[in-house]
Amino acid sequence: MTQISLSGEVADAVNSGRPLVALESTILSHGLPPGRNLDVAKRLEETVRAVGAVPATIAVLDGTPTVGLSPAELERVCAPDAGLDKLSLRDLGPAIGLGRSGATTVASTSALAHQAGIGVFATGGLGGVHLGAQESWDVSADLGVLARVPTLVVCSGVKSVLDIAATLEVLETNSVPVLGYRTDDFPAFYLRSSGFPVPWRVDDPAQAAAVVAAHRRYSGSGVLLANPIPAESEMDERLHERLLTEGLQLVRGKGVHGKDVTPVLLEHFHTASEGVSLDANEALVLSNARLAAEIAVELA
Ligand code: PSU
Ligand code: MN
Repeated sequence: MTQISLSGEVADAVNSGRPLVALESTILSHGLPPGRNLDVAKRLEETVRAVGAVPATIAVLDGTPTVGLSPAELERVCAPDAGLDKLSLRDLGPAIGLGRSGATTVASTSALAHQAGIGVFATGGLGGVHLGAQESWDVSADLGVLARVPTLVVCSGVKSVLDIAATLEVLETNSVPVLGYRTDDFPAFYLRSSGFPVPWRVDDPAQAAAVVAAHRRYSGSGVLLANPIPAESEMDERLHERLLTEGLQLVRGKGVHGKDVTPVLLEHFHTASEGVSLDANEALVLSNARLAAEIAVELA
């Protein structure tokens, strides 16, 4: 059986109960362009370390789920010719069994982090219920995994390319607590508010840690902590509206389906906004990594 491979530093931290933060690789390989992705990957790890926690970026390399990528492995994942598949949880068995390499999503990163003994995970945006899911049935596996894996996922909400109201309903049905960080509104990735309220709010890392610790005594599900993009990096609402309309047209026109929808939309946002969306993306994911590390320190 293929074992999970933990880096020495990650294994030591897990064994000694030191704080750790898991980081995903799909955001690097499919969410950010080559060049920019490696820089962000390194800064994410530095941010986690600066708070006193150990970062563990996760991917599947040549059939081995790897928790805590080395600098060389991080470069491999971020390379322009990496050609990595996007692996959700359903894809882990096939990729591992067939000896393939791929980047992990929120769903598969959460599951691997939990197996490795890591309870806190920072990312950018969660997958959710797609617009038109009544017809397409396109609901991200991220939601189903949050329902049954006890990882704290720190993100900036979900993109407005998704059906946000339906996403919140599915989380409620699956008994996943959704917490707003210093906000009463569920954030929408590039925007600080989606217009939908969160059921609970926490105002500091200690409160978040207390909620997570209490939740874990009663439930096996995850917790979603929604941290809005820093105000100074929030995208202009009209620019956002334009990019969204264009992006959705592009996806429909090209007949893009399933797991390719998010990468195609992100690519449009990045090129059509001349990098504004990239700066926003970077700012929010760094902010989430910092907050996740602060909570991991509280939990440890
Ligand atoms: N949202 C983003 N950027 C991303 C993703 C989502 O803003 O890179 C990625 C994450 O890895 C997430 C995945 O877990 O897309 C969800 O994809 P799908 O909807 O195919 O499950
Ligand atoms: Mn999907």
